[in-house]
Amino acid sequence: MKIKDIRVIVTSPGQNFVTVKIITDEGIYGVGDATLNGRELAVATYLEKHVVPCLLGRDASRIEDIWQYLYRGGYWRRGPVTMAAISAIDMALWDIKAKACNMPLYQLLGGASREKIMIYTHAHGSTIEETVEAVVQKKEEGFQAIRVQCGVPGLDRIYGISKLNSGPRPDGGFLPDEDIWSTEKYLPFIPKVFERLRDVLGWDTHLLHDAHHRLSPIEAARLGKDLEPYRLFWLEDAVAAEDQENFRHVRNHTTTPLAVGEVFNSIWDARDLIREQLIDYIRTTSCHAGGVTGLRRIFDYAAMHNVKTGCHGPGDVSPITMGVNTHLGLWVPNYGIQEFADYCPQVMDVFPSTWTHNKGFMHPGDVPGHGVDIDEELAARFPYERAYLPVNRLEDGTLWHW
Ligand code: CS2
Ligand code: MG
Repeated sequence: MKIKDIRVIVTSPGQNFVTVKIITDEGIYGVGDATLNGRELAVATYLEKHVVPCLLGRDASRIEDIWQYLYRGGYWRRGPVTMAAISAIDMALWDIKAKACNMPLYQLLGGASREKIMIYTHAHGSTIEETVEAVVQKKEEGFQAIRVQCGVPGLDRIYGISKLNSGPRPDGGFLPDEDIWSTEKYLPFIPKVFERLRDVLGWDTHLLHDAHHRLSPIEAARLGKDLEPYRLFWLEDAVAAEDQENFRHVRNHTTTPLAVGEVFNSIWDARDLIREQLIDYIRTTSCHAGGVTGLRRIFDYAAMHNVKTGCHGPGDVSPITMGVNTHLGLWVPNYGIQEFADYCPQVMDVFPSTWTHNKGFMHPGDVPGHGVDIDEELAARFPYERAYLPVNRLEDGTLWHW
């Protein structure tokens, strides 16, 4: 089965998504997600100009060889743009192989290890009481795991909350918004949020929190310690993730479970963290860390070191990623949890999907392939809209991690 054509489709049904569609000479096609929030066109161009011409005519069944060809063969390895491109090609090729075998992807991976996968949703508010209300509502909807962010008194915005699925930005989307951050205001406040939540909810709900890479190692260690009484499921992105050593400090000081990985692109970004058991959950996701091939490798390595999975699943990766992650989650022995931010109906119309969610759990569905498609005609009605993630500054103007 030869690769006959590859289309790179950019669409913005409320959020920009980059999709790869690989068509074979036997008529079977597969789709993959190459979305890199705020840098979408860099990946689309990389695919169109550098990847697609090298793949036309190749045997679509040689997934591993094509992965290595694009990774090792590119010489300039890794990085978010390259890896998003490789990820999308890989997902589309697995989709094709699973369709050709007439199996859902999870069967090709080795079959289901569980009946359904636990997901976590988001809840936030500008005050503690508003946050409690939002969390209680999610609990009533049936979610067993909830990521909680809360507005910090003295800071304008609830930090780290993306404004996704809200349609085009009112300012035309040309310059990144700028947020203001103060660790001094945040650090003593956040434990109060979780104290109140445990009073209201008791202990049968998994609570998660995302520090969005903003703390220094010793500040993160302090936060981890202060949160211990409230038994979080995890503290996410406690420190900047470039330096894996950072996590050793945090780890040495706290028993709060640690999660990281949404900005990682390969096993190399996470190798020391996993091997030395400095984290509890690895959050790499299929569209940024090498597709099915990349994640399978990271997850197997993590399993050897008692690290569980916790794939990134915000609204700014496409439903294709959500589908692929759900297949991986159903199979992987060391499953932890999957983030699920959900999509607006318009996004789901563009990406018809077989995955379903119900009362805090997901299932990928049982059709051959990964179960997510793209409606190209509909996608064409939503052209790319330039948009960025916000940037962040300290109160004195210093540029900070967003
Ligand atoms: C967040 C994301 O989902 C998460 O955990 O950290 O919303 C992240 O900010 C975005 O995906 C960035 O594009
Ligand atoms: Mg996060």
